[in-house]
Amino acid sequence: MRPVRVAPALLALLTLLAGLVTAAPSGAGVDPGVRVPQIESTTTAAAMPALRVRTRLRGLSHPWDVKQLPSGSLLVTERDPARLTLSPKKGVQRKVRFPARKVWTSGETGLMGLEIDPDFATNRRFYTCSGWRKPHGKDIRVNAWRLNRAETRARLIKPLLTGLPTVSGRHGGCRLLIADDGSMYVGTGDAAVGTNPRDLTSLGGKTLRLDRFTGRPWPDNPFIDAADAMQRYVHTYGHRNVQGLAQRRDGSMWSVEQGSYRDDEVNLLVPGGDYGWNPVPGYNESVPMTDQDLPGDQINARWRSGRSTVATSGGTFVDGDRWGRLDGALAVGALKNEMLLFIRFDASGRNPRVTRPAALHHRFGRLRTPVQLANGSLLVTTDNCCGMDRVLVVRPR
Ligand SMILES: [Ca+2]
Ligand SMILES: [Ca+2]
Repeated sequence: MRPVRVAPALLALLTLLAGLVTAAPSGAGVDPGVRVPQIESTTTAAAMPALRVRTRLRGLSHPWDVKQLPSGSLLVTERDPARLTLSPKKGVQRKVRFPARKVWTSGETGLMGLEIDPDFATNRRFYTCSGWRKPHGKDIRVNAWRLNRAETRARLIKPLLTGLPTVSGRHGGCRLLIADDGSMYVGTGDAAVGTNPRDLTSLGGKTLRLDRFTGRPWPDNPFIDAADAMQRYVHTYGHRNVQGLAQRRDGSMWSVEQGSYRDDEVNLLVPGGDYGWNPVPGYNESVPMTDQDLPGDQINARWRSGRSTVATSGGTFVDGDRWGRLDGALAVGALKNEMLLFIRFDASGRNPRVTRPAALHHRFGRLRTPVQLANGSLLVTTDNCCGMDRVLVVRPR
C-alpha cells in the first residue's frame, strides 16, 4: 500500500489542533479555539513537586555520608561499624578493605564525613573525617585515601589534618566539603567541652578550611597570620556541632548544626565569624545557641528551629528545574523528627520558608544526610540501627 501523502498545510493544521488538545486541561470545558495559559508551569510560578522515593542500598548500619564515584558506584561511610561500603552501578554491594580497626568509634563519633576529589577520575583520591586511635590516645582527623581501580581496597595516602578534639565521642562533627574553588571545608563538633567553641587554638566547634593536597591552612583564611598553628585553619567559630556544610549557587557557604534543647541552626558562614555558642562554665547547655551578650559581634542564624529541636544533620542545596519550587532550596536531614526539610531562602539568603514533604516524613526513621547526584536526584541516608539502614533515592515525579 502506498503511504498516504498529507499536504503540508493540512499537517500544520493537525499539529496545531493536537497542541491545543494537549494544552487544554481535561474536562475543563474550554473553547478549543482558545489557547489556555499554563498557570502552574515551571517557567512561571513553579509548582511544589511530588517526590518519589525508592531504596538504592539496604542492610547498612548508621550510614553517615554517601558519594557517587565517576564510575557510577556509590561509596558509603557507616559510622559505627566503621565500614566503607561500595555499591557498584551493577552488581552486589561490598565492603572496601581499609584499616577500619584504626577508626575510633564511640557514641556519635566513628567513620563520618566523606568527600570525593573533583579529579578522582585521574587521582583516585577520597577523604574521610573520623575518630582515630593513636598510639597513645585518640583524636578526630581528616584522612586522604586512594581507591584502587577495582574499587575493592583503600590505602591511606596521609592524614591531612589531625588533632580535632574528642572526649567521649559526643559532638564529634564531622562534615567535609570541597568547594567550587577546590578548598576543603571541615565542620567540627565542640567535643562537649564548653571552652572549645571560642578557643581559637582548638579545632573543635569550628568550620575549618584547608588545602586538600598539602593539608595546610587555606591561604585566604581569616587568621592565616596567627601565631598558633591551629588557629590558621579556623574559618568560623562559636559552633556547637556542625554536621552539615553546603555551598549555594552564588558561591556562599552554609552550615547546619544541632541545637541544645532548642534552636537547631542554619548559618551563612562569614570568614572569621563568631556564631555565638559558649556553653560555660563546665558544659552549660542552658546558654543560647547564639549569645549576643558575648564580647564582639555574634552572627545570628539564617534559620533556627525555635523552641524545640528536630536534630538537623546534613544539608545540600538542590539544583535543577525539575525540583520546581524547591529548586535552590536547602535540603536538610532531621534525625529526631524523622524527616527531610526543604528550606527556601530568598536571593539575599533570608526569609526562610520550610517545606516538609510527606513522602519522607516518619516513613524511613531518622534521616541524616542528603546528597545531590549529577542527574539531579537526591540520595538520603537513614540513621536507625543495626543493619536496618538504607540509602534512599529521592526525585521529583
Ligand atoms: Ca549560633
Ligand atoms: Ca555581643
